[in-house]
Amino acid sequence: MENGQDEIYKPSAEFSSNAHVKSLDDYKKLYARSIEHPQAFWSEISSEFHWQKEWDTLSKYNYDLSRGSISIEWFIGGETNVCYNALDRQIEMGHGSRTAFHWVGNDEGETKDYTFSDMFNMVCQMANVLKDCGVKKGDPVAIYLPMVIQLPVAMLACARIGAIHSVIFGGFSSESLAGRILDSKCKASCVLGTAGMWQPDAVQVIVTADGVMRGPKMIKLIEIVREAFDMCKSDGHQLDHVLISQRLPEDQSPLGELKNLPHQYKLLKDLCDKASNTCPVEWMKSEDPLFMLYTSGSTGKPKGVLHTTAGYMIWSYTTFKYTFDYRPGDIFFCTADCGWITGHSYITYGPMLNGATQVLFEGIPTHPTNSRFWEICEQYKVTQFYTAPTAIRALMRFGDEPVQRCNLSSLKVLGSVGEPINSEAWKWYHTVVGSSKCPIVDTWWQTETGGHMITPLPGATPLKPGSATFPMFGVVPAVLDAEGREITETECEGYLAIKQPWPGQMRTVFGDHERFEKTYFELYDAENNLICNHFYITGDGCRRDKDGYYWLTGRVDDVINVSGHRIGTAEVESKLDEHVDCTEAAVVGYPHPVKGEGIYAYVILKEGVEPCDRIRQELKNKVRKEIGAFAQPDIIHWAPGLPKTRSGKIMRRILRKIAAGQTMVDDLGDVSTLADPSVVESLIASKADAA
Ligand code: 6R9
Repeated sequence: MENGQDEIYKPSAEFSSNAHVKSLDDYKKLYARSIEHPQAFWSEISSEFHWQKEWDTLSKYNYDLSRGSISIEWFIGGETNVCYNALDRQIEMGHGSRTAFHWVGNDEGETKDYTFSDMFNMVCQMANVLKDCGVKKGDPVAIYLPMVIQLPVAMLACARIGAIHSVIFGGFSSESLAGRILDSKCKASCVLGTAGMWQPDAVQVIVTADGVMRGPKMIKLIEIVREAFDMCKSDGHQLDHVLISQRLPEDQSPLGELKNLPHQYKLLKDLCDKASNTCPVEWMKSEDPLFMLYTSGSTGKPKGVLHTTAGYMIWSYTTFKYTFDYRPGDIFFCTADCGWITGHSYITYGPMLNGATQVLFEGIPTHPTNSRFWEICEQYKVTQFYTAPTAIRALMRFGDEPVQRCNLSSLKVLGSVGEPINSEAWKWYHTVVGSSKCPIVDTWWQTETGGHMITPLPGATPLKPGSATFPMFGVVPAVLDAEGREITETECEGYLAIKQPWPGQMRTVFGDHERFEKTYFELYDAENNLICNHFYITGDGCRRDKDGYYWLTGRVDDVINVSGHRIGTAEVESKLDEHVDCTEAAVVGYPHPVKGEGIYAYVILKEGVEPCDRIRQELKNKVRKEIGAFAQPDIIHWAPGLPKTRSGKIMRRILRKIAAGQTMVDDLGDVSTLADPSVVESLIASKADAA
């Protein structure tokens, strides 16, 4: 990463002296305690929660596939409820009148504040509506909403009654939505059957909205839901209730146009208004499921990452508190959407469990002006701001003025998440946004990890731009070499793995435990030999420098990280393959100045089909429509052939290099195993027409 390695940025003495963790030594001591005395470490933290029944055993696990199935349990024997801890307990502690959310709409001036008591009332009402629909403990509930207050409310309502929420990002297509609904419905019996909770006749509910404005564009979500509804139906699955939150103004709402909606469609407000604003909580065992969240993998369909109750609660709470050095009175602003894990852990759960006041922003950073984020920071005196490198790079292009126009003196900590942050973006964020006084916490983690795994602590960690620095409490990383052996030297590079479970770790892939074990506990070499099966394999590569700092270098599997969103190449390829004119497609990532990685698709057309802009546009639109806008290929390259090994495997390494602009065959590495080496030259020659 551009010469960031050697520069060190220390937190100011003033910041450190007020921080939870005040020095690197303090961090090291706490970290050592978390590893050597986990019982004492986690007991202390867990005593800050309400337990209906205290846990008796901290954790039990099998992390070694050769000894049998992988299993991970934490806080065994305990019973609690996440919603209770996020709301009832906050109110008991006297925080009822504290603002939980400053909601800021897409258009300027559209704002509304909600206290913890307001949230409690709304959550109870929604929980009662869900119960009236027939939702019971253990039933999956789909949530497909924009960033309106009903989104965290619906999540917490599910948590309150023990329903498992599955939030589907509002940018996903009807097909992706239907696929996720169907997957959770058909697999529920496998996961929960043994727990005796899920019934085959469980109702299927989706909470959604009529639409939303994203910048100047109107997105009619309900039309997408309707398509998904029909897809599910033709697959033999009936959605029982579609609960619609009305977000668009009456005269623009598509609800009017959609005359004769089936009886399953109901306005959420009508139901909530009639519902009681108290609702008893369902006490959950520590390992009862809390939610699932679908994420792309290197092969096939997205998988439902399953998180459970107590471990996730304690992990999101602890990481939020320490990584952002949260103090009562702080105003936290995370720009992520609740449709992704960042919004789960650092909007709905971690901050609320800490009783924090937050900004919930519906819009985009460039509407109505490029100062929008900064205006919000100024208006609400935001103290911690958390965003993605792609947003920083996009905003950086407009220069310093849109930032400097605003008073950002309230900011204390800046956060980054989703992809590696290049040192140029890091420095701009640090100097221009943070006036060189705010530590930057570059947080490395994943949907699967539930919360931060490798991250600085702002008062303690000397920063190196581009490095996520050191492990969070309880996290034991290992760097593995090409043979799957742990590298013991400090300075090294390889696969990043984690050696033992931590509370917030995913427990299974919903309905497919074998896939969980194969994806996360098996590492193979280039010849397909199993080289490691007793660590959690992250799928990321990393470097550890001489000072022990971790530098994440990106995915080592076939997953592309576009603007911080994970997309499996196989998913995009399968959509392109379906096009009538396409014989075969191969998709790779390439360096993109704003998105981090862009999507580059090599497409072989059928015999006799001439490449043309119409087909190019059709291919791009197909992916956009069938997966979502963020998965649309940036570049389509009409390929005369694909570089394959004699056994027929596509050599993506070569495709990645050509996509990145390599034009010399000699620079492509070893091509001797190719079935037809001439294909490489013709690919390079045909690159000129890629667009
Ligand atoms: C939280 C989130 C996870 C993947 C992960 C890695 C990349 C996330 C990063 C980072 C470098 C960071 N990633 N944070 N890479 N530095 N600070 O993004 O979850 O959507 O599941 O993506 O994102 O490649 O494996 P998720």
